[in-house]
Amino acid sequence: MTTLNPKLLERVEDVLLNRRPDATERLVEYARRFEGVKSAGAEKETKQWREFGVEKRLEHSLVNGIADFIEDDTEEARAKYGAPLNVIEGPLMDGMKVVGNLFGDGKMFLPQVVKSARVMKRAVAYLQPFMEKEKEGSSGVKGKFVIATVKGDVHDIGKNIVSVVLGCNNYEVIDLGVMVPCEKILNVAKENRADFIGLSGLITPSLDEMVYNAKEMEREGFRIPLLIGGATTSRAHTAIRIAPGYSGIVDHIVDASLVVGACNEMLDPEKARLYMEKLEKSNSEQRERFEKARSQAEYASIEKAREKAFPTDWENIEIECPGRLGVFVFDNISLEEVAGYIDWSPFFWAWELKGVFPKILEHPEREIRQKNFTGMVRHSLSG
Ligand code: B12
Repeated sequence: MTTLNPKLLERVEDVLLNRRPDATERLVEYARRFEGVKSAGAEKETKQWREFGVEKRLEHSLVNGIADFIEDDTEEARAKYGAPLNVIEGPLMDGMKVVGNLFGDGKMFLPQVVKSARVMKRAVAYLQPFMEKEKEGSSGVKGKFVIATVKGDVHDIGKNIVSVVLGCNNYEVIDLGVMVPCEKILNVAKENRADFIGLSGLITPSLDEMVYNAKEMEREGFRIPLLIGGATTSRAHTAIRIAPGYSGIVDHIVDASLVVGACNEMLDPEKARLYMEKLEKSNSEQRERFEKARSQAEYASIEKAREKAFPTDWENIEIECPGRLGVFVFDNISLEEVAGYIDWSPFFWAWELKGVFPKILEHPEREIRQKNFTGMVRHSLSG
């Protein structure tokens, strides 16, 4: 410990022992001093990533929390993608998905994700005036939209984008920020006679908080549409868990580009009826599918399950000791042979293809065939 630079030690301890609220900021700030101390190899690598295509450069900046080129690259993407929102929904969101996956896999840590979030916010801030410009020429407030990230959740990048997009399309947005308790959202919506309430949430507990918000809206006699969004939310959860609690419209909006279209339709009395019918049909289909899957599942009683408990008799059981202890490499077994023993199901789930291996290969609606799959596995093993 004594060999550590005392300033660095203090900052690391501040983080580990949670000694001050700005501990992370100070450590990240301090770490920046070492950014200039690069080897020749690192310098070369810096140059190399600047030669990638604009999408890869944006991803690199987001993943590594590099803000130096973010405006230039965002501008280049804006020229390429046309509308500023396409840059957000396209390469920027893709980059944040990579960040999320690395974080989920434990390959990135929270202070790094904070830096990524800052870079993302800078990119969105750069694009904001261009989105506002698209508004010029049109006038009149179409409707009032109260938006918030629900109680317990701090994620606000997506919510802010939705607010900007709505604002640029003549909606008056009342943005209540993050970690907002239900009571506050409903009070503000009432006081301002809002036309919509929008809830954002990105962590699993937010889903329950949204269910609670919907039930409270019902209890308080609301009738305005409730829109649900954020990476952890889904059409299925909204239909199965949130919508049944509230008799008004409850819709899941998958990204910011769809919010204005949805709101416009809901405000138009003729279109609203059709919208509601379509939504109700899709929601009830989701519920039926869920109920069907649930009713087909066979559940055993707790007594039956206990009867099937694994019988052990530690007193008398003889446990064989391995012949040799340690780690051994078996290099005389081919990877192709090993591949035959792998359960590939999670591989398909990662691609959001539901089913179990090997049955999934014969699924009539999925264009995966045994031959293609084996070829693919062989190819990846040889690579
Ligand atoms: C950036 C980020 C952070 C930043 C947030 C900074 C900020 N100011 O927002 C920081 C570092 C603070 C953070 C903290 C945490 N995070 Co985080 N975070 C992320 C990350 C990488 C990106 C989120 C993001 O901004 N995406 C980009 C935006 C634009 O997308 P979006 O929010 O989905 O929004 C779009 C749509 O969904 C929609 N939309 C969004 N909201 C709304 C609302 C309405 C009304 C409508 C209509 C539409 C709509 O429009 C947007 C634009 O199209 C995600 C991974 C991911 N793939 O999402 C993890 C992720 C959400 N975080 C996660 C976790 C676990 C956490 C922490 C708990 C970590 C921890 N151990 O402390 C904390 C949460 C603390 C808390 N109480 O909330 C998990 C959640 C897992 C889960 N299911 O619960 C994720 C999925 C990462 C992972 N793979 O594990 N995080």
